Amino acid sequence: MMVSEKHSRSEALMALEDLYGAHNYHPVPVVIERAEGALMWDVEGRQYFDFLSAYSAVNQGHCHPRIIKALTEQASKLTLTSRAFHNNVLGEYARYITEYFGYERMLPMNSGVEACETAVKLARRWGYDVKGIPQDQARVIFVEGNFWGRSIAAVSASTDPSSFSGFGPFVPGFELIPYNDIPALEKALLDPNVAAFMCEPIQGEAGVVIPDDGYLTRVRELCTQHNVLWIADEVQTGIARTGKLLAVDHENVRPDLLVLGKALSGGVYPVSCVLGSSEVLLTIKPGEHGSTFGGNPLACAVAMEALAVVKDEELADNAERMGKILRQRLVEIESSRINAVRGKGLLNAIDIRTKNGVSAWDICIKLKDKGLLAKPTHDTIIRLAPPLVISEEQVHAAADIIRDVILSFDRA
Ligand code: IF1
Repeated sequence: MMVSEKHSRSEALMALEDLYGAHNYHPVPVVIERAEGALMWDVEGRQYFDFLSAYSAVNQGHCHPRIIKALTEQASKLTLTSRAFHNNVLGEYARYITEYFGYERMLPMNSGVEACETAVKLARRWGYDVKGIPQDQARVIFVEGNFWGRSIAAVSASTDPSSFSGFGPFVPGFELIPYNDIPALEKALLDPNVAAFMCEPIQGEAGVVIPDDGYLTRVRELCTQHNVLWIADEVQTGIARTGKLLAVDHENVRPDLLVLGKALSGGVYPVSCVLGSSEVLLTIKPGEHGSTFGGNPLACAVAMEALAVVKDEELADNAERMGKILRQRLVEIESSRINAVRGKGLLNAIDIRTKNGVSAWDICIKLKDKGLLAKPTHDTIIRLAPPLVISEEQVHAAADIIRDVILSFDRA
């Protein structure tokens, strides 16, 4: 493609997206061409620390050699049969992932929202067939600030107008209660038609909202007490992101349905799934649910290697250690612009006080110019979530950039 001398290749490529693509995103103005580990390079060859990890999909680091090898080897043999026929990888993968997380069965899907929808469908079906809820009366409880994708069902559960406005009418049977509010959950569970309660163990999109210690333990107790399925959406918090294999592991509790996505493939391919008991997962009978690509051999091969890498490279421990160092460096930044620093493992956020017209977006643009890529969630929160392979030296170098950028605005 011809690039005029007055425009860089980045600008020309951004212009193409703008001209021919839908405008459903507002990206940071950078065009990435290559990435490895915690680093990315743009088309002009500039290097960046990746502090978003594709929203926690590349926990294992960009283009991890073992995962790429699994991808290319499988891709050269068999990519897709559909579930009309068996393939030689799904059975191995189903055994591997159920033993890995300690569940009886799994249902493979592709994107996170498909897996979350699958969990809601399973909960409704279990509600009717096992719990005995009258047909079409099942209720599923969600929490304010939830984010589980962009489908009509997902936005039907949303409390964020930028997610649901203009997409009604919405799916019925969904109820919302405040997050981190046990009395509200106790009250909602009094309804005998409640099939499930779904929440993220830490809310990602809401701005890394961490519930009180003991919240998840009480959720587990109350759902058990009221014969309600607890669905944990670990699409973003799972796969070692918060310093444990799963965020629910911080309280040693186990959801009835576990939803995984994103880093389940190391960011190499869309892979998601729901894990649960035979009692729940076998309520859906042959031909009642599925997807063209769900459980395809390429996804299964990639996911097995991506999970093996997490354990072999002890990524949860590294996330725990590097997260502590990063948060310590952030709290040491002496700037009234920083309202709060919070996080668990390498899922962190700084809450920015907009001062003299400088927004979180302005800070992210300057971070980009200094070699670190992050993006605000909502207006004042900058999520800081690098790949879990990041080294201590890289964390300090990145923290230096964050510190220098924030202080530069204070001096301005
Ligand atoms: C976008 C947000 C993050 C998720 C949780 C399910 C899903 C997601 C906890 C659905 C997806 C993505 C979606 C992507 C950006 C990103 C995101 F900013 F949108 F909210 F991470 F926080 N559960 N989150 O975070 O998974 O269908 O996308 O595979 O829509 O812009 P998906």
